[in-house]
Amino acid sequence: MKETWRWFGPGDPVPLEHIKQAGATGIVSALHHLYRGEAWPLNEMLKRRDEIHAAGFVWSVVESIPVHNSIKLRSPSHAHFIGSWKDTLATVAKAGVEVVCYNFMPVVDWTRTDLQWRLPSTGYALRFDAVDFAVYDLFLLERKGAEADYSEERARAAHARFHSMSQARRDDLEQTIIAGLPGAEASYNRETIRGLIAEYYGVTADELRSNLAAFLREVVPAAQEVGLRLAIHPDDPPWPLFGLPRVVSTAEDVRAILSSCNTLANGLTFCVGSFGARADNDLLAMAREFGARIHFVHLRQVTREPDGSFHEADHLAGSSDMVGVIRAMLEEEAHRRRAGRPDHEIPLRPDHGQLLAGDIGKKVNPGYSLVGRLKGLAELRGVTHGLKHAIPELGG
Ligand code: DNO
Repeated sequence: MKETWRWFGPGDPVPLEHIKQAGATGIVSALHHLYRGEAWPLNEMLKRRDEIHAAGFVWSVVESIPVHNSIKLRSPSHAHFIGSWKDTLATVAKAGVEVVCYNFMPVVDWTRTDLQWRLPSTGYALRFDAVDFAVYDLFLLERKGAEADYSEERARAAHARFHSMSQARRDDLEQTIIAGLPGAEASYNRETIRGLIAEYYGVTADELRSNLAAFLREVVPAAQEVGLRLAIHPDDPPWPLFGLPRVVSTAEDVRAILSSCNTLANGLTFCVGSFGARADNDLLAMAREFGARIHFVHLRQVTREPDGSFHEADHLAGSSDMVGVIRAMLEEEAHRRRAGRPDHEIPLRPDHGQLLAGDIGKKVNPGYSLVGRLKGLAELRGVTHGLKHAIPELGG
């Protein structure tokens, strides 16, 4: 597998030389300053590529090209924004990148309620607390119709927690949920998020699914034409938030997406942490079933808690069988080598690390600090080496 690392560009507190020290050889990046749905200009793309090359890396994956809301809603300006998306694909291909990761989550991208949850080790993890999320939705955002989305028990628990929360914690919760995590496409305040959620009022999961299929019918052939592979990222967390449908959460969702446009260029980002937040996702079965169409792998782990909360565990701990997933990916690579597929080396990145050691107290992108990911990558590399040593057919 190709070890890659997400780099947010020149402003990232983790410089390229530290990524070198971590041992990654590929970079995952995007033009984050151009995130409003406009086409990316070639000169900016080449400038970023040159920076990456000058430091001795290849640019393996673009993560992400944002999908404008009008595309998700199929509102009148969707044709314009799909046109820009396709123009960006052509630009990405000209810069020599082969894989594009994107997501189709309405309004909010990845979501957490706590960015510094203290672990017994004294490090910190990202966490999603299901009751805190309900507190925000019901009592701070006061979303119209929110009551219908929670059980009585959950609403009661949220009510009690809301009253016990300090104003500072309430403010922090709001910032954490809507101000935008690293790599997210947008940041909101209470008014702007209310407005956007309202635009989705009445949009069902089936409609969102069919808007995604219509989008794919246009962009997959465009990707194919320029030799790119698209890799949709699953919903994080993989269930509806704010009453908004999410349609990339389960094996059934992925099956529908891949078969809606049944060609290699229409592929998947296999994110162990996102899919793994649901106990009913059988990760090993999914890795095998969708293997041939997996173009990018995010390796991180969550520990699921009984009430639907989860926190980000060590890369080899948590609720999913990480070693089993890595083995499935190595088997997929071996299969591709035998079949003569040029894309037999699948890019992986250590996703979200815990906040550890010298990074504590420093300015970091939550989830994207250096030491936690360095530790994660080292552990994952150890697994890969061990598997290849024990099962020589997996070597390459
Ligand atoms: C979180 C990431 C997401 C992801 C996008 C993909 O750390 O996995 O921001 O990049 O959802 O489009």
